[in-house]
Amino acid sequence: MAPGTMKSPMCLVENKNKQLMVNPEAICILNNISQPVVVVAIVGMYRTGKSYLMNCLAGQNKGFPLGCTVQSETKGIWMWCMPHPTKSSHTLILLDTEGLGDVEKGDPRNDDWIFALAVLLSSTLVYNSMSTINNDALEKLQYPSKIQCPIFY
Ligand SMILES: Nc1nc2c(ncn2[C@@H]2O[C@H](COP(=O)(O)OP(=O)(O)OP(=O)(O)O)[C@@H](O)[C@H]2O)c(=O)[nH]1
Ligand SMILES: [Mg+2]
Repeated sequence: MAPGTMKSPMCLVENKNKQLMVNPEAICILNNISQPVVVVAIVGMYRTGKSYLMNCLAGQNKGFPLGCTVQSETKGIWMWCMPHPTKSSHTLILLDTEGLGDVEKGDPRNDDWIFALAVLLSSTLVYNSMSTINNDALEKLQYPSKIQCPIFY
């Protein structure tokens, strides 16, 4: 198994008590990766199928936990490292993020931090939307669109 290959996802950034904290264990794994990386992060409103889509990208039917209630499931930022399926000698890092707009969270700054980290950490950003792109999404995406090319799903 190539260094950094993970059997299942791990929390990279914890979101506890409205504070973001990096998981040192995850940093250790990242430090061991010596190959070039492709980092795909997904962002979007909560409960819109982000984790499901990331499992599909991983080619697995399980991995990032899926919720089956109306409550937000993913907290913070989770990562999953694996050999890139098409680029040889590259590592694919999938980043699944906490959903935006959770009514129970109520602090938009926390959403902004998660969104900004996803933009900064990724080489490809997927904005997951269940319907048409709304004004809030466009406002958020104007910043990453200046530094990279977003893919709409
Ligand atoms: N019918 C259908 N269900 C889906 C689809 N994508 C996801 N789901 C289901 O919708 C529910 C929520 O999916 P998640 O992937 O957990 O959604 P999420 O955006 O990661 O949610 P948070 O982590 O709370 O932000 C799960 O029960 C999934 O199985 C889809 O394309 N079609
Ligand atoms: Mg999720």
